[in-house]
Amino acid sequence: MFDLYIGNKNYSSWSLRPWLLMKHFGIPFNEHMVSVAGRDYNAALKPLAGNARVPCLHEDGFQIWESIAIAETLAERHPAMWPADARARARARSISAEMHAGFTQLRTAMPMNLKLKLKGKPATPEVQRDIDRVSEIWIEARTQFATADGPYLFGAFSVADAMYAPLVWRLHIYNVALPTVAAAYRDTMLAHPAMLEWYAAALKETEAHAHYDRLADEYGGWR
Ligand SMILES: N[C@@H](CCC(=O)N[C@@H](CS)C(=O)NCC(=O)O)C(=O)O
Repeated sequence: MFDLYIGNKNYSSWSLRPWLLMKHFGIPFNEHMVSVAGRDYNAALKPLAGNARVPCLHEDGFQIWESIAIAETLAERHPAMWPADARARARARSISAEMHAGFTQLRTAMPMNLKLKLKGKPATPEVQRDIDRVSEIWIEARTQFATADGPYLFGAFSVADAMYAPLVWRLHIYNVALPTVAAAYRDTMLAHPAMLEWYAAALKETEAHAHYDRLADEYGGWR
């Protein structure tokens, strides 16, 4: 049996990835929520995860941490989590790895905080470069690789969609303008039933971190 340890749904962008993947593919798991606050190190999480971070998946007590490693482990048993075509699969892996390792400027400037829906502001050149790269990735997947099997990056929902899901929220929260194809993909993801389920739960959470909430003023207030 799987136990998935995740952070607060309002703030924990990394936790969303395996949660969404498991929900989409109907994999049963017990969910355990722990409090996270953007700490560099949280000793309280050490017994739950080797890297002292969430998400961490336990299979009968055996720990699997790092969202991309959790996704790969699940995909071994559910090959449909990656695209069937070899080139599409390779590209899905490239962009998932790129997401896991990158977009630092965007992630720092626009932390996930699902309770916000802000007017937004012009991005710095560094952040805009990340935004443009995300758009490029989404547009290429949708126009060159997506099959008719669905509206997601490669057609049917895959690990790549789960990996980019927190960015979907960030771009939405901070009202970032996107090219038409990228905006359509963002809206598809925002309407995914499991994304809506996560969002509804996040809105009910009471834990608040001023560090994230202060951004409301920086980004022009609520829209
Ligand atoms: N690269 C890791 C990142 C995990 C991570 O940074 N998790 C944050 C929450 S989103 C955490 O556990 N922070 C500890 C804390 O804030 O207490 C992954 O992909 O799982």
